[in-house]
Amino acid sequence: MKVLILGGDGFCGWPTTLHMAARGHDVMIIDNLARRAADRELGCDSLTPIASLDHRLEAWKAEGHAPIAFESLDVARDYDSLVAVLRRFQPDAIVHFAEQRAAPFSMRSARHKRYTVDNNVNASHSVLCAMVEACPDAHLVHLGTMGVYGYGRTGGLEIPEGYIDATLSSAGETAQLEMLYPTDAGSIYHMTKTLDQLLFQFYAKNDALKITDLHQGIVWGTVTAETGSEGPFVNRFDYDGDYGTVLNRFLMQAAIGHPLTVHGTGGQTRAFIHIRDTVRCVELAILNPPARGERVRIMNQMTESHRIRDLAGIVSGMTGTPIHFMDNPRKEKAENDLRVSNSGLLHLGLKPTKLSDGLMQEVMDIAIRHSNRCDTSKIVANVKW
Ligand code: NAD
Ligand code: USQ
Repeated sequence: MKVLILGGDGFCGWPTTLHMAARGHDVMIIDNLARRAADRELGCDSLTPIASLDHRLEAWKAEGHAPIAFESLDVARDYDSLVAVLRRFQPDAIVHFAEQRAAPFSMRSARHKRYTVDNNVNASHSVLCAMVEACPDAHLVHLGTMGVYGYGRTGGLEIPEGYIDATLSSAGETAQLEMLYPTDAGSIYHMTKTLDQLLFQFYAKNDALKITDLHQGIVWGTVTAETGSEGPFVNRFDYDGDYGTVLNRFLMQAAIGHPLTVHGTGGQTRAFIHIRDTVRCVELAILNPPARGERVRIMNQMTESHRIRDLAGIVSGMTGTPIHFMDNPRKEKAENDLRVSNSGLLHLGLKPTKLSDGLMQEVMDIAIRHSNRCDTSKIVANVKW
């Protein structure tokens, strides 16, 4: 298949690119390297030394693989170039990772809020619009987030995969309706994913585009079969207060002996998935497109739920690192339960990679190897909302 990866230089996009290329697909990347620019703005860097995208792609070709093409363009702004690439490449599938994905970064200032909305919503809308013009039979696979649902605000009710049966009542009359699960975003970043959902719903209905939206939990780990843990294909490892995600942060903090930074009581429960399962889930979604005219296919891309203080307890138990309960910089529920359906991807064949000492050790080993690259002043989250 011809697979176009938007955001193919990023944390999820790069391993997905290699995963699909290694399986014989004809893969092209579009990226504007905005993520690397955000690192420069924040004065931090991936803990792992990641090669430039050009170097990554040269090294891939040098190993005897079919070349992976790269177009440098801004999906949110360079509309005509995007249409031209789609017309030329004629992808079977477009995987859309190309959004600003850090909640704290999105809440830094008015500028960051506006950038995140402009970038994410325009990127998604431009792709949809360009598909109608250039490749209406292609399948769009978008990475959404579990954060569109909020995290378990309906008591013990399991969060379904996108849609919910609702009973509406008005003036004493009732009606049944299947609708998108009501959204409850906790940051401007998460908000953009709820707006994406509405765009997808419209374009599936109006233009019969084939769209899959994968509501992904927090990704942990950094290594897949293709990236390895060092060398030119090594994946990025974010540890800073904006882009670092919680479990990788705890493992990296333990590796350098920094107290584990639990926000508030740590009673927040979140969904998780290992990066090895991310790439597999995206492949499964690509291989199983909905038909034209079908509603947007929504699947929850997660394999397990954990309470943050329990994760800190596991990492502390493994390493003896103390836990620091700090004032929560975020506006979020102090405690929540979370039950999530993930039957869609399990049904397609996903074999979940669960939290294990071995996989956590793998992350810590990488962090230890590159601990000299860590700027400890960037660890504690400093964006408050
Ligand atoms: P990332 O920031 O590492 O990668 C995103 C990539 O998209 C970067 O390479 C960036 O340069 C590129 N990009 C951003 N805006 C662009 C634009 N306008 N034009 C072209 N390229 C652009 O993020 P990630 O962790 O790989 O996440 C990928 C997607 O998965 C995001 O949409 C994110 O919301 C979603 N997701 C990530 C996680 C996670 O834990 N990392 C969890 C759930 C969902
Ligand atoms: N947290 C801590 N200590 C830390 C970092 C985070 O206690 O050092 C807490 C946060 O307060 C929050 C939870 O851990 O309650 C998760 O935070 P996070 O930064 O790991 O994840 P989040 O901001 O939700 O965002 C990440 C990705 C985002 C993706 C989302 C999936 O950056 O792209 O959409 O996970 S989900 O959380 O399921 O919505």
